Amino acid sequence: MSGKTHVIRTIDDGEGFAPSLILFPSTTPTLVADVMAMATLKARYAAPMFCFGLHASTTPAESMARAPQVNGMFVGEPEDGALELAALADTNELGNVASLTYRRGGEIIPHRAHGTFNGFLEAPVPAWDLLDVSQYTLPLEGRPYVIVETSRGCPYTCDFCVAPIHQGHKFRERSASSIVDEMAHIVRTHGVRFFYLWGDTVTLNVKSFSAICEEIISRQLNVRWFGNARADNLQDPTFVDRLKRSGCWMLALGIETESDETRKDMMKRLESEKIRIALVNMRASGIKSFGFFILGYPGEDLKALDRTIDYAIRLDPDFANFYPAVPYPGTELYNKAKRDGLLASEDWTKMEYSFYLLKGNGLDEQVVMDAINRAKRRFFLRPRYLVRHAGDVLKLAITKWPVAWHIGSQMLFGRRA
Ligand code: B12
Ligand code: SF4
Repeated sequence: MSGKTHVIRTIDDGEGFAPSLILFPSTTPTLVADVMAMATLKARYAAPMFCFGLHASTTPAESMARAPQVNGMFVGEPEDGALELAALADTNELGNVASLTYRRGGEIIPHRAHGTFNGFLEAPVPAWDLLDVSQYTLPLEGRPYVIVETSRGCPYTCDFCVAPIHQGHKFRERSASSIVDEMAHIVRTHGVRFFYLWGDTVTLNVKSFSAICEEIISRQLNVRWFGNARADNLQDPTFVDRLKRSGCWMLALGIETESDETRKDMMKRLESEKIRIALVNMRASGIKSFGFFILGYPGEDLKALDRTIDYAIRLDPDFANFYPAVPYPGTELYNKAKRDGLLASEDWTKMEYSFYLLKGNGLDEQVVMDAINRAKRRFFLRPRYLVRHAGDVLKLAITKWPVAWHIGSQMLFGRRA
């Protein structure tokens, strides 16, 4: 949605709406636009504004410098810091919030601590009744779904990834009973049976996640869910089967590339053999697979891109997406690209998946984006694929025709279509 439209509508509709604080999440490419939209509120209510999220966590001082209207940026999880902020008498006391990088006069004062949401494990159920959940529907199924956050933190250090910079490396998972209570509550109050079980790697702890599945199964909730997983957690067919029995219909896996060497450079700590076994287990138990691939990582050349495309076709997950390597500021990938002179541009507004900002080994934006379109055409337009997924293609066209049109036109005519 357009942030600006939404802000203006809220002001006009909100009777007695007079915020004393403005908190907003942002991403690297949307920072400038987000700040402009929030500044509308700031100007109207003279309320100070604060940014949070993965981008703010990675580059707080640099982002503050680029967004002079922002009073402060939260580093790490924002919940506890937001409560501390709300309790302050005025903005002269911002230094009391340790996880805040803030502005004092013309100076940017760095945060003193990384924010952690200490109450995460006991957090109450989000107020879904404030949202019209029927508006948020799943592609393919066309049914409303709700996010239930199962865990935070990822112990891995993939060098392109911003997630652990934001939520930390310590894996914290809620208890089986609290997660399943939340799902049961949503089924009861909203009649929603589809869930996005959210965690950066939702199945990370096989033992505790098995307990979550058993709880769903024993309560006969009759729900369906999907989530993000690592292939190396899906090596045990009994575990994968348990996921299926608890209602799992799809798992998204970061496969990234064909080459074990490149995956090592990425610090992914994941071998091709584990990916193969995970897909065998998922297929056997009837869980759909969504593979994510990165094209244009430093060191790759055109042949390497084509090897990854061939590999994706050989692996044959049910769905796939191909992304250009994006050097998000604050990541090791960014540091590496900067150090080795591989950054073709540092334009933050282009730090997303329609642009390629690296260079080297004959790769540039044209070459990599062409390879991505080639990958999509070769992967999705295989006759065998189309026959096997005829039902899904039809469902996508019915439930999300603008998405289906966008994907189809990109594949056929390129990204500017
Ligand atoms: C789902 C998703 C989307 C969805 C929904 C986005 C949305 N705004 O909700 C869609 C598909 C629309 C989307 C779009 C985009 N996304 Co996106 N997205 C994600 C993804 C996969 C999950 C985010 C999520 O829902 N997490 C689950 C929720 C529960 O967690 P959360 O968002 O972290 O929120 C927690 C806390 O922040 C806090 N919190 C949230 N709100 C509030 C409010 C208050 C007041 C407080 C105190 C706390 C609080 O509580 C939440 C936990 O309960 C992340 C990957 C990731 N690892 O996070 C990428 C990610 C955030 N997206 C990214 C990008 C780049 C984009 C796009 C720019 C892509 C594009 N080219 O269009 C757009 C920007 C849209 C926008 N303006 O936000 C990047 C950001 C990178 C960066 N450095 O900034 C990420 C990290 C993916 C990646 N690795 O590249 N995205
Ligand atoms: S890509 Fe996945 S496994 Fe790697 S650090 Fe990010 S969340 Fe963790």
